[in-house]
Amino acid sequence: MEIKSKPHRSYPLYPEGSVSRVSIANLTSSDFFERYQKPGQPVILTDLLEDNCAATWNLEYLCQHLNNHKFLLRRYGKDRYSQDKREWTDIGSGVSTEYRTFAEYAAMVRSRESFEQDIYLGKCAINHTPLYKTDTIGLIQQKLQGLGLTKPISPFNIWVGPAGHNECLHYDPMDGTLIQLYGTKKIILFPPSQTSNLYPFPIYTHLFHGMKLRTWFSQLYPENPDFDAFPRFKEALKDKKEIILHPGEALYIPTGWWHELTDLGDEMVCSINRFWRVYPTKRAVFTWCRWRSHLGSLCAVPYLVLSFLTAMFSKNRQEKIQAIRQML
Ligand SMILES: O=C(O)CCC(=O)C(=O)O
Repeated sequence: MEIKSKPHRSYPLYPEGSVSRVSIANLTSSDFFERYQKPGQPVILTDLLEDNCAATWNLEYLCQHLNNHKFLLRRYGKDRYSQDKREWTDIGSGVSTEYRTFAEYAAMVRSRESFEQDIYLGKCAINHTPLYKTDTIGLIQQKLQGLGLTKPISPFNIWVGPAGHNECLHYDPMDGTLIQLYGTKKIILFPPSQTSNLYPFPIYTHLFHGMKLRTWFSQLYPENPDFDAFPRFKEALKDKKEIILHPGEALYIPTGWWHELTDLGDEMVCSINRFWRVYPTKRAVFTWCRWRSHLGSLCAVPYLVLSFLTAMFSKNRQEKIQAIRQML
């Protein structure tokens, strides 16, 4: 199936809640710091890229720049979202992973296998690929630097998925910028103050599952909540924000802000993101969610050491060690 190069434009700009939309052209680094970074408030940055620049990031363009590079695919399967997350034993329960070249993934998109099986190419570093050297990435780097975002703690990651794909409700222990390049994403947000009303997996979960199941994921589905099991979620709903992110726009997601993302339309959807050191340090120290995730990671250490030792003495040592590293 041919993928059209036109991005979706039929979704409203302000569906619900209030995340400001601000043109990056009118935002100085001190404005960004005072209004968003210091208080830890999300913002949608518009005019990051020319309209046609974002429209070029279609499947053919990605193939040209990523063709033989191998990425880890996650095969979620369609019934994932009907599962009770409390029965999960990893972040996708039943998710299988496989290494494939981008060309192989593109074939799955064209044949629509990726739509039927919900196959996601998520959080894959692109710094070692030709895509990293494109003008678009150069421009994005330059604009984010202009806002004072100068201390990345991750490479640029690419996220390519089929329409309908959903990344479950979670927060990150660092600040993030998610840049929309092709297609449109719906994003639901809740502030860090709602953490207990969103029923995150308990910290001790890491003792039994290492990093396979994470304390920074919620046990509920915000768009299909079980109020009997999660009654406090009604309280969180008062603070819910919902946005639609369009090509050429970026969402600044401060640490601790819960987010759930859904790929809209009927084509593939592509974004890139990057994580940043939390600044100012005061916000890093006083965001309790960050400490929860650090404590969780600490609890995972015995499980990880045991898994590592087991892998060392197994027949397919290399593969097993690789699988553990991917979980980190
Ligand atoms: O785009 C996605 O599917 C997930 C992105 C995300 O979770 C993030 O940028 O923090």
